Amino acid sequence: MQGKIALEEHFAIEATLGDSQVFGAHVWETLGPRLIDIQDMRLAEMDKHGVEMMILSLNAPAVQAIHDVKTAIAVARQANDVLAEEVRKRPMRFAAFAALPMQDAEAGSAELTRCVKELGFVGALVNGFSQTGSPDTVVYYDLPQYRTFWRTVEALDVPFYLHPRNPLPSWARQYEGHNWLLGPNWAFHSETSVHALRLIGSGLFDECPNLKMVLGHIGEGLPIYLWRIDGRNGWMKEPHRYAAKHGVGHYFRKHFHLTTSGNFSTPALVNAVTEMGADHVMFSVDWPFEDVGEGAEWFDKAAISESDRVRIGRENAIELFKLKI
Ligand code: GRE
Ligand code: ZN
Repeated sequence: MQGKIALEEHFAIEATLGDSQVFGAHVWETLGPRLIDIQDMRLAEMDKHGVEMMILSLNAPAVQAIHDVKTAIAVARQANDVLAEEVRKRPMRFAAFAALPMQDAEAGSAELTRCVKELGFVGALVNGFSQTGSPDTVVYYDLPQYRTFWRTVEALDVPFYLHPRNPLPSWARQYEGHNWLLGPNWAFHSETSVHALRLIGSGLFDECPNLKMVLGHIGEGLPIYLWRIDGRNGWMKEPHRYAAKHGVGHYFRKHFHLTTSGNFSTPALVNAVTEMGADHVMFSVDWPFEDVGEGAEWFDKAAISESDRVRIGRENAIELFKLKI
C-alpha cells in the first residue's frame, strides 16, 4: 500500500541518544546513526516502502528520566526545537509529537501549548512515568496534580501517546536474574499497560470526556484482557472499586487508539480490530528499533479487508491528527 502514515517513529538528539544504547555495541553501530538521521536514510526507507509520512518523536526514556526538573524542561524544549526545524524542511513527509517535562505538570502544559500553538505539533509522546526531584521519585499521571495538564491536552484537542519505558531497578525486582524480560520483550508493555489502567481507573476520562490517547504495540497487551478486567470474578458480589464511573472496556474503546508499532502480528491486529473497531487502529513501525521494510511488508499483505487496510494504514491518522496531506 502506498501513502502509509507511521507514528511511533523515533529520533534522538545528542543529550538523549545514550538512552537507547540497550542492545550492545554490535547493534549500536547501526542504531545510533538511525536515531540521529532524519532526512536521509529514514526518508529513503519511507520512499522504498510506501510510507508517505512519519510523525516523529524523541527516543525513550529521555526527558522522563531526567529527575532535575530544570534540566528536563530545557532538554524537552531543545528536542522539540530541533524536531520543529527538521519537520519544517519537509512538512509533507514529517509531523511532530512533543516531548514533555512531565516532572512538573505546569511545565508539561506550557511546553505542549508552545509546541502545538507555535510549532504546529500534532500531539505529545511521553515515555511513561517521570522521575522528579530525585532519581527514585516516580510520578504517574493519574495523580491529582496532573488534572489541569489533562484539561490543557483536551482543550488543545491533540492526542497523547503513552510510550513505554522500563520500570526503575528498585521497582523491578520481579525481573531479577531475568534481564531479558526488560525492555521490548516484556517489561515495557507491563509498565505501560498498568499506567494506562491507572489513568482509566482514576476517573480521568469522566473529567475529560474528549481526551484522545494512543498506545503502541497493538495496545500493550490490553485488548485481549478487556473482558477479563471487567469480568473480574463476576459472581463475587463486591468487586474492587475505583473512581471511574464505567467499566475499563468502555473507556479503552472510546478514548484509546492503538498502533501496530513493533508488533507485526496478524492475529494480534485482527483481535485489536475486533475489540476496538478498525477506526481505532493505526499502522506504525517503531523505527529505528524495528525495520520499516519488515513492518510495511507485513502490513501490506496482512489478511484484513482492503478498506480496513486504507483506514489503518492512512485515513485514521489523517483524521485523528488533522494532518494536511
Ligand atoms: C521503543 O521505542 O519502542 C524501543 C526502545 C528501546 C528498545 C526497543 C524499543 O525505546 O522498541
Ligand atoms: Zn517506540
